Amino acid sequence: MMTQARIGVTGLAVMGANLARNLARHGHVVAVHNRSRHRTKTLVEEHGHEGAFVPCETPEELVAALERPRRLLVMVKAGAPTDAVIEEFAPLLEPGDMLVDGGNAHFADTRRREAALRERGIHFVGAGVSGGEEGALLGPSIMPGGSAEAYAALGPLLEDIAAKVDGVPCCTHIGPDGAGHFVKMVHNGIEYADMQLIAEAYDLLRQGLGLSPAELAEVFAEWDRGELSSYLIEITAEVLRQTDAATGRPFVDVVADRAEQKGTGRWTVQIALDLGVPVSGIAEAVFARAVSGHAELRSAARDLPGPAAPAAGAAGEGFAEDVRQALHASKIVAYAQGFDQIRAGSDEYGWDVDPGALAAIWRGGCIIRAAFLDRIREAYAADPAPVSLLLAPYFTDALARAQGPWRRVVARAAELGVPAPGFSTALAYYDALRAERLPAALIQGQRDFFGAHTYRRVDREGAFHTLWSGDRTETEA
Ligand code: NBP
Repeated sequence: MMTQARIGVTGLAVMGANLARNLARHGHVVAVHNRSRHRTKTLVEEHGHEGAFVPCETPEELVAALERPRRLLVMVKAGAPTDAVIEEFAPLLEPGDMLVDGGNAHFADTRRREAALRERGIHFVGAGVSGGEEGALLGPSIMPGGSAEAYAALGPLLEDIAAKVDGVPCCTHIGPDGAGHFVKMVHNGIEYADMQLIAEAYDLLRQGLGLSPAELAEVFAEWDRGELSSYLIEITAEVLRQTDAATGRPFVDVVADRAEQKGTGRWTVQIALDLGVPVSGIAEAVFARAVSGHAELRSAARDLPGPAAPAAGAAGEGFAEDVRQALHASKIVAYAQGFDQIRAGSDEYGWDVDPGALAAIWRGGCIIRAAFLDRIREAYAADPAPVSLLLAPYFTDALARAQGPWRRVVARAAELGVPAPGFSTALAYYDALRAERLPAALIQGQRDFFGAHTYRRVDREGAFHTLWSGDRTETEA
């Protein structure tokens, strides 16, 4: 009689193999399967001693190896391969079984798949997994969606293998159907914004102060000991410290300056546009990667006029501290916008996502893990929760302290001719929210002029139209 495994994993590339090892290392019997058999064989040969694996050659064998109700984790390439695997396994499963997609699926696909499998009585759980390959092995941050019933059966296993912060697992039930993949998508969007802001800080310090990458590594390492303490700041110092073995030059100077992307940042912005949520920090980060990739355009535009290259140290004393504060303030804006998008998605789809619980599970395991997330968790614990994170006392205070530095850095970047779209858009968003009057009134006038789109007045209810091509009197629409 074959051992009954607590969970099965199909798809044993880097993520699936490491999650399977993580489960086995936590004492769970794991049935493992991959389309190409060599991956299953390699996993068991190289890591079989780490725990109890049940290698399976076929989907039928895998399904037969699982205790009931079955828990099956799918870790294959997102998109068509995920649908192919679901089609392969669903007919072999029974009502009450759980199919978990831990890949980077688009949440709309997850909603479609969940609805289709629900018809067949199968629980489909779209689970966001963050932390890359190391996280998968040592403790990722896990964001499972799907039914509460499925979470009751799966949660303890997932919480077991998730990262822990202060003893709290970085895994919680996010909400029904596509909620898990939605928040994972926004997590990645925030990650794009955070990385862009850090890159701008580096660029400003390098060009404005003439510091070398090795010197900048020390600056970031120092920042990592304060309020900016985070995984991304920590690895920034590591990357800047790295020297290229072949040339002896700083690593960052031998890497082509074209940032690539797999698409979750772009999805975040596309969905934000649909929901009407201004995530300008994430959008600028996605566009900045796009600009970096336009080699032909950049090469043709190289001689466009601009300020002379700054002399070393031109930005003056105190600039590094200004940049640190501007980075902190801009980061607060980017995260506030991301959390706004999560609330909008939750409202749109009826998910009831708890933003404080989400901030708590992002404190460990994932790429955006940071001391900062504890402050976000605390902010959302307030009753009532703040309308925007910018209005939570801790963040309002930080933004108040950063006013001078933030504005000086954005102005200095413009003077030096150093692109800082992330810093600039964050400040513009902040000022737009503060403004007593926005120029949107003029835009309404223009719209009414050319398209009779009507406008509202500040002093009376109703919609109005001015007869622009007539006698310019106002009519009530
Ligand atoms: P990949 O995204 O590179 O996918 C490779 C796996 O998909 C292999 O096991 C492959 O089987 C399987 N596969 C494909 Br491709 N088409 C298939 C099909 N039609 N039927 C069955 N299996 C098929 O692997 P990964 O980098 O480990 O990522 C897995 C998932 O986790 C992805 O959705 C990814 O977006 C997500 N994710 C990745 C990271 C990361 O840091 N890499 C982080 C978080 C989430 P084969 O061996 O037979 O070709």
